[in-house]
Amino acid sequence: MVTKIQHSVAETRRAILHSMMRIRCAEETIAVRYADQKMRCPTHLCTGQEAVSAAVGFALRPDDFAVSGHRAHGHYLGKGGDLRAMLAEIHGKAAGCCRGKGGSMHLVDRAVGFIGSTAIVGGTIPVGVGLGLSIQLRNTDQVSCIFFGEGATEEGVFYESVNFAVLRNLPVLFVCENNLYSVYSPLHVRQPENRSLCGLVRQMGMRAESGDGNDAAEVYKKTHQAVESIREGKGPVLLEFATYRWREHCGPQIDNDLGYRTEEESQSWIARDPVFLFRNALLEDLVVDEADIDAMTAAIQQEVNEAFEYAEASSFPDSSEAFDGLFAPVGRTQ
Ligand SMILES: Cc1ncc(C[n+]2csc(CCOP(=O)(O)OP(=O)(O)O)c2C)c(N)n1
Ligand SMILES: [Mg+2]
Repeated sequence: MVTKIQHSVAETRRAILHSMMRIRCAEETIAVRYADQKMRCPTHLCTGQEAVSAAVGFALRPDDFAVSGHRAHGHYLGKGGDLRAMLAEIHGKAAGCCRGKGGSMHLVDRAVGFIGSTAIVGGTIPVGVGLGLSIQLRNTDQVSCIFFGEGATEEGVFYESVNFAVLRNLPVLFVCENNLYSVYSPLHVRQPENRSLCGLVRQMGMRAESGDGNDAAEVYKKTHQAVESIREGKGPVLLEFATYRWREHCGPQIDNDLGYRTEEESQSWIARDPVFLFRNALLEDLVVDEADIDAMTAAIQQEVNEAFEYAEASSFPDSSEAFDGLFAPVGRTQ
């Protein structure tokens, strides 16, 4: 007999798989269509890293906040973001979540608590901490989640932000996706050997844990526990998840031929495809069957194709809007 609790666990797992498959399909369809030259902004795809986006996104509530960086598509979609608004944004269209002015790296959508992503590495970390302070001042039980890559931990602002979050016991979840590279630079040219990020922030007074970022069940479990404890007022947590981007740093290609990482290393991560692993786990546990997977795959591809059609058919913003929404007035030519 399936109990209510078992049913809800199964539904959660199914929803996380659906979210991962949707992110994968969106990213891979962007990769295929990028050469059409209709998407003209730099685009950092997260193929291979979907487990973190989907499972963390699912562990958060719609009214929680999230911020991200340049590789933000998965974080936005996982948080409940609007696929059509994201694709319209990447196409520079007025129907985009930033009215076509932001592009791939600047996704903001207050309707789903996605308060922003920026191209400045580490730039949204203090913003996420500030959101945590706003939650504390308003005395709600929301959580502010900050997504960043391991490269951002090499920025001074990361340590200032960790310090302030600890000092003020803020409701902030730091989620580091350690994919081993910052553009073409591997970890060993950037950080001393055997540095432990969790060890560093623990020394600063923050609770921290690392995990397998290609295992959606583990990501969900660790994130869910962390989020619950943050809601109880126990203060900030850092989670570091090991994962790997399959495609080039920026753009749709595979660039292992450049020599900054080996084909062997890449293949070893692809063999641990997070979507495939989670799908197999759900098949094994009879949460889904092959027919469900086929139906989900077809429905998601159709949704993505329709979102592309919507984005392509939408209008560019009118030039009269060029200076709307700016923080500072810009000198206009008469
Ligand atoms: C302050 C700043 N320094 C450098 C860059 C150039 N840059 C863009 S993305 C990136 C890599 C960041 O690596 P990581 O944080 O690990 O994220 P990943 O690309 O691996 O997801 C760098 C160095 C930048 N955008 N901003
Ligand atoms: Mg990285």
